[in-house]
Amino acid sequence: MAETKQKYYLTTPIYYVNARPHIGHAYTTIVADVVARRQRLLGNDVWFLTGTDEHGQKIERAAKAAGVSPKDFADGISIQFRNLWDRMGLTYDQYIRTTDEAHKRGVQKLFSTLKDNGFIYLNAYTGAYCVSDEAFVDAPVGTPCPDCGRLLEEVTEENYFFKLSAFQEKLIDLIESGTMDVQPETRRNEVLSFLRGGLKDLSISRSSFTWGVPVPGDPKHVIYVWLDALANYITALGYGSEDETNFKKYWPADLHLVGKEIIRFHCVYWPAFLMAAGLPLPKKIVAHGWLLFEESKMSKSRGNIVRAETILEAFGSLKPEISKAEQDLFGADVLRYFLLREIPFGSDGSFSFDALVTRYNADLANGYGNLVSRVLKMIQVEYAGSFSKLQSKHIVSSVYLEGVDELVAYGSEGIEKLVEVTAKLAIEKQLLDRDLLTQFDFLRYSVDRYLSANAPWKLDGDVPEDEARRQEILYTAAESIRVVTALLYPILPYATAKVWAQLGLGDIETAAKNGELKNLQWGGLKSGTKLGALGPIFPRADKELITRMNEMEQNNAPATAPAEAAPATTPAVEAKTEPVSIGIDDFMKVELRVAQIKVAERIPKADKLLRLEVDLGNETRQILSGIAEHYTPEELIGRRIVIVANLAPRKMRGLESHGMLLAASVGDGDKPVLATVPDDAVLGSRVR
Ligand code: ME8
Ligand code: MG
Repeated sequence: MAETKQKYYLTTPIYYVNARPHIGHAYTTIVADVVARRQRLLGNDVWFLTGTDEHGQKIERAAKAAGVSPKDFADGISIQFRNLWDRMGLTYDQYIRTTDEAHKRGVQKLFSTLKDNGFIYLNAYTGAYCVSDEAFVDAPVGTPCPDCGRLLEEVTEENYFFKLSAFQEKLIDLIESGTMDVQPETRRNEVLSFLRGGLKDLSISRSSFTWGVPVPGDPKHVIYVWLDALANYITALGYGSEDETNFKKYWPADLHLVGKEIIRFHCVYWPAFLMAAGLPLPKKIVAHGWLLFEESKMSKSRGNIVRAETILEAFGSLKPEISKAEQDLFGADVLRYFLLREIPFGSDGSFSFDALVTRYNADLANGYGNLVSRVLKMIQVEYAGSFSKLQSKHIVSSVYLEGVDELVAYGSEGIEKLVEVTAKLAIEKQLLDRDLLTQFDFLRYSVDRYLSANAPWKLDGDVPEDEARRQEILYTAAESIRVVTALLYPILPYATAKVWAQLGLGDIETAAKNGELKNLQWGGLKSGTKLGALGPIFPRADKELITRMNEMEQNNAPATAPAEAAPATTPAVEAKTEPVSIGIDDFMKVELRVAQIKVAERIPKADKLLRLEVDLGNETRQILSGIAEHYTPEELIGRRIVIVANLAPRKMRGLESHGMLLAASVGDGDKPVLATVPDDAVLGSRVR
């Protein structure tokens, strides 16, 4: 009788194509990949979906700014995401794009079903809309969006509405009862309190722009981009097409993995749409926290991003002997390990190149890598790499373990027990828990201590008693390495494959498929095993790599976000560059002009930035300036200042900044002091 495998369907958000990927997107996709690999190890039939979200006003505008059609723009960015996932060896089973024809048909089918079932009606609506979040917001037009701080725009349209209000009680029940499991707890409570606050019907069409899926039968409307996007989770499986085999097989999703800022869309709107269509609900929605960089959320619009490519290239360069493709996979392992080990899953975590290199050296180069190379080298030298004499001589007894010293005192048995405990934990915790990687590290450290306490290199192979001990010690260490390697495989798929081969166990992917990496039992290194070719796995990284990665990011800065890249502060205040001489011609290219500050106000959630409107005589400009910690808006209004007038416009916090204020940096804190001009200086006149 054929064994029926359990299906496991997991998804990442589909990423907007308004700008290229950064390690925030990589984080979610990596976590999904770890879960997918783990599920495959368990023998389950996994379907892992990722892709890109390509419709909506935000994309339409980004394309316009770049001077290309929305489709061309989307094509260019979507492929960048996909290529990056491929370079990193991420094992998605399907890559969906919302511009795929099959997806569009599926979205229309969902819309029609919602309408047929009586959950959609037409109504006129005027409201404040946040283009960046693609959502109507309950706040006055012209004020900053409470979620992201960008200015709200007024939208008056005849729109189709979805009867979201009908689902409030049902959703509360589903989430409270755990029928639809929302994790972690903090996010679950957040969703519940949002639901208890009451639900308004939701506008689900737009008619002021065209870049989207047309409403069936009323093509002057396009379907709301979030309905379009969320539907990807079912259209990818063939919902609404002739072939619904995958839909029948894999839906409902076992896991939607998302970042915490889109939990409402996934835990409120999405299940409501599904219920209205009479479809089953996802079993579990898990939200992780944000990667922070320089203290704020890494995001395309802030421009404070780190690209995964930089990490792949920098760490790949530590291994010049392998191919470019393998270097990428190695770099991807380093990033995977760092993100899972450093950030407590569910919380926000800061990223820095310094922390990345430190963690790599401590845990991988000096830790795991060094242990592997020391132990295998001894086996190579003393036993010609053969395990024929090295065999497990005992069975685990239930020793009580506490600290490393006790473990070491128990010798082989202690280590063996620890291996068993770790293996159990790995299965329970699904490898997403930082504590688990701490546990691996503890195990690795314990084996190190065990080795130094027992010093097998001091034992004399000619003395039978010493020889017996040495065999046991080396076997215990090697077998611990085997188990740790099997457990780490979903996190470090490239590096563990190398260790596996060095242990003489062959291809780790084959072992994974054969179920050899699941119920790990002590004694897997059999007497016929012979070590493979040895070689370094994790070369040490020196501090210079940090500088290199910083430089690589700086050199790449302009390309990060074609539509809205911008540093968060005014360069005059923060830049410290080497002096360079320029000619008068170069200087004259910089257009310095007298301007008067007419409007000055704070920007919510941006502690450093002020929004200014300045008068240049024949023109008024908006300039954002990072001086909010040093000037109050009141003391600025009316001042005559000098601005760089011909600086290209750029966006900060979604607002355009056109020009820059001149300021001197004073004192240790580099306090900016504005360059001012007398009150009779003519507005707009040039300063040279
Ligand atoms: O929201 N830290 O797309 P998006 C951690 N298209 N994760 C981050 C991150 C950060 N700093 N930045 C991004 C959208 N992410 C919609 C989704 S789904 C039907 C539609 C990850 O391009 C995280 O998973 O803004 C977050 O939820 C997602 O990228 C948002 O990507
Ligand atoms: Mg976003």
